[in-house]
Formats: sequence, structure tokens, C-alpha cells
Amino acid sequence: MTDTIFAPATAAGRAAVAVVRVSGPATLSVVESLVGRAPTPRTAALRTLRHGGMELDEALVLRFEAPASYTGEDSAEFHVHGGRAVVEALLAALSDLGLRLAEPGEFTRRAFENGKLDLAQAEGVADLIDAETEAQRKQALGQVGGALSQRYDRWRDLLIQSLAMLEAAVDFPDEDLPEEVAERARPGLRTLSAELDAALADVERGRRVRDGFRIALVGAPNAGKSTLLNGLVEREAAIVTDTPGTTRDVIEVPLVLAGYKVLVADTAGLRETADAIEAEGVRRARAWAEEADLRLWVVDGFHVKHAVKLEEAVRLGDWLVLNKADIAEGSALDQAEALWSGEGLKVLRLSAHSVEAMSDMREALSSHVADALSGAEFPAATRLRHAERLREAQGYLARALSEVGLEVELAAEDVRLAARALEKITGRVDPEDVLGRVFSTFCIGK
Ligand SMILES: Nc1nc2c(ncn2[C@@H]2O[C@H](COP(=O)(O)OP(=O)(O)O)[C@@H](O)[C@H]2O)c(=O)[nH]1
Ligand SMILES: [Mg+2]
Repeated sequence: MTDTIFAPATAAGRAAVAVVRVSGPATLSVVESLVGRAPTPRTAALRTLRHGGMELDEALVLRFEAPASYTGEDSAEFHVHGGRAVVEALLAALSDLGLRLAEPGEFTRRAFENGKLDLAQAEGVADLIDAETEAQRKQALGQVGGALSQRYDRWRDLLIQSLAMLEAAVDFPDEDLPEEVAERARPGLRTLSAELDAALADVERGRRVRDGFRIALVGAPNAGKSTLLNGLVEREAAIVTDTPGTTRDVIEVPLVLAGYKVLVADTAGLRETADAIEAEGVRRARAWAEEADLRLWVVDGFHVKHAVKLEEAVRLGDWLVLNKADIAEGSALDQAEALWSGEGLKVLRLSAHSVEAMSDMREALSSHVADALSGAEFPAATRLRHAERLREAQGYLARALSEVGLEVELAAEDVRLAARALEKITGRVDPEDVLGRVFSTFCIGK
């Protein structure tokens, strides 16, 4: 028989109210043991909690009967006063009554196992709990609501329809020529393939919204990268000195721009060095910059004449920040700007010491991030796991549509495998270890 589990659903620490949840077959008997007469299902009732002949608290008690609950099981919530001793006393009582403390994500896992939500929706729940920005909240809420799952299911249904056509050709070869039937299934598969292409092209967007858009500050030592970071985030996040080589590790600072989560990284100045620690810093700086969604190449405008060489890692669309415009020579900056904008870089001339310039730069970055991450449609994948399965499905589909797929049996097998790949995203079919990985990232009590 299933265990009955319990856990605090609210964060630890002093608060007005704390919520403790219980789920499983022993729920009703536990509620009765603690409060006497159990409240009517789905109706809040004020009750005195008692255990071991002692009063624990006055609490609002809610009870749900299976299957009409979050987990799909009998479950209950105790809304107690949020003091630590109150919560501890209730948890001790529940344990004493033979209940087990829930594992991370166990409530949601039970909801999944009872068909209350699919795996993509369950991931949405975890993301909603972690959401810090407006964009993360919207994306996660859409996912919990099933927006993502519906799309995966629609694609899967299309595959199943094509599969039915192909199988008919295999099973009743007399009716029509198998090649003709296979031909009839192809337009649908082609349309789907195009949709998957578009979704895959959009994969990074969903992940960036969820994990943060990464901006790297890179450039030579003393260019003013750390000053720029501090100006952008409006606090002394990085140490600024006039000694080149001060910043040695990558300093990542989270920021919210236009409602999106952004990570700005200050990095060690790029230069040849004999110092092993600094060299490692330079290596990390290059690696972070390589992975970043946007690189800001910071150049000391005062020494701009000596800094014309462009790093190999510069990419089209990167930004070039001509810093120290307050002390730099205007004509030298003009030349540099002409040179680099000709190379396809967006050039900004500013002083990292100017509060106003930093505010303008935040604005410019906000627009850039919003342009990069907003889209007409909700992204098709918010996690690497989804992207991998979409790619897998696309691979099978491509084979079904190729020459090999002219063989009806082979095409049918590929379409079946593509459908299977999509089913893995919503967890219709998935091995235990995938489920374990997904739910272990949850907090206890969810
Ligand atoms: N005049 C002037 N000095 C700056 C500006 N930005 C940075 N600095 C100075 O340049 C030196 C190096 O700055 P820092 O941010 O540590 O450079 P990093 O090595 O690229 O991180 C420090 O003395 C800063 O005060 C600026 O816009 N104008
Ligand atoms: Mg620095």
C-alpha cells in the first residue's frame, strides 16, 4: 500500500502562516486523530490541533478526497501559525502517527503517477516555484497549463495518423499500391518536419528565458570591465583597481532586464600571462564568452590606438564598448567607431563612471534581450531534455521522408520511433531514471 506522506509546503522560518501537507490513504484517519471531527472535503474549517494529550495550535484545516486533489490521493492541508515551534510540533505529531516525510517533489510525482499532470507540466510546476522574473513566470505558467504538452501531443497525433496510413499499406497490400499510400502520408510528415525545424530553431529561446540570458564582459585588462559591471548592476559586485589583472575568476551577477532574467559576467582581462592563476582566469573568461548569448568587448578608449586588434572570438552582432570616453580623444574614438561598426559590431561610446551612461546602457541591453527572447509563440522547449527528444523525432522523420522511407515498412518504423520520442517528453513512456531525475530537482513539500 502507498505510504501516507507529509511535508511543510511553505519555506522554513518565521512567518504569519505555514502550510503543512499530507497525502495518502491514511489522511482521513490522521486528520481525525488531530482535530476530532474532520472538515467536509474542500471546505476550510477552523480546528484545534491536538496530539498526545497536548494542544498544538488553532489551525485552518482543508481536506480533499481522491481523486479530486493535487496528488489525486486523499490529502489535507493544515494552515498553522508560522512559528518554528508550531510547525515542528505538527511535523513531530504526523511522524508519530506513522506518516513519512515526503521526498523532494514527491507530491507532484504522485500527481504525475495519478494522471493529474504530465511530465512537461510537472516541470512547469518546478519552474513556477523557481520563477523570479515575469517572463519565467509566464513561461512556466503556460507549461503548467499544458500549452507545451498540447503541442507535443498534437505532433504525436499527426504521427500516429500517418503511421496508421503506412500500416494499412503494409497490412492490406492488395487495396492500393503501397508506394501510393506511403506517398499520401508524406505531405503530412513534411509539414510536421517543418514545424519541428521551426521549434528546434527556437529551442534556445525557451532555455534562455528559464536559465537566464548570458552577457559576457570581455576585453583587455584595465579596459573598465569591472567598473562597467558595477555600473550596470548598481552595486560593487566586482573589485575595481588600476592594477591590471585584478579580476581573475568569472563573476556572474543576476539582473532583471525587461522582465527577463539576465546573467552578466565580468571576466579576467584577456592577455598573455605567466601567472598560472591569471592564465586559468583567462581560459575561463574565453570559455564563458564563447557560450554567452551576447559579448560586450570593452576597450579602453584612452589607449584605443593600441587596441585595434580584434579578438578572434568576436562575432557578428557583438557589442563594442569604447570606454573612458571622458578622458579619451574624440578623433581616436571616431576612427575606432568607424572601423568596428564596419566589422558588423554595435558600437557604444561611454564612460563607465557616468551614472547616466550606465542607465542608457541598461536600456539598450533591455531592448536587446526583449527582442531576442520575446516571440510570437510560446517556445516549444524549455529544457535540454525536450530539445533532445525533438531532435530525435526530427531525425527519424527525416529518415522516413528520405529515399530509405520509400520502403513502407521502414517508413512506418521511423514514424513510430518519432512518435515515441515525443511521448517521452510528456512522460507517456519513460524509464524510471528520467522520472527520478526530473522530480529530484523539486523542493520538499511540492
Ligand atoms: N576615466 C575613466 N576611468 C575609468 C573608466 N572606467 C574604468 N576606469 C578606471 O580604469 C581602471 C580599470 O578599471 P577596471 O574596471 O578594474 O578594469 P578591468 O580590468 O577591465 O576590470 C580603474 O582605475 C577604473 O577606475 C571610465 O569610464 N573613465
Ligand atoms: Mg576587472
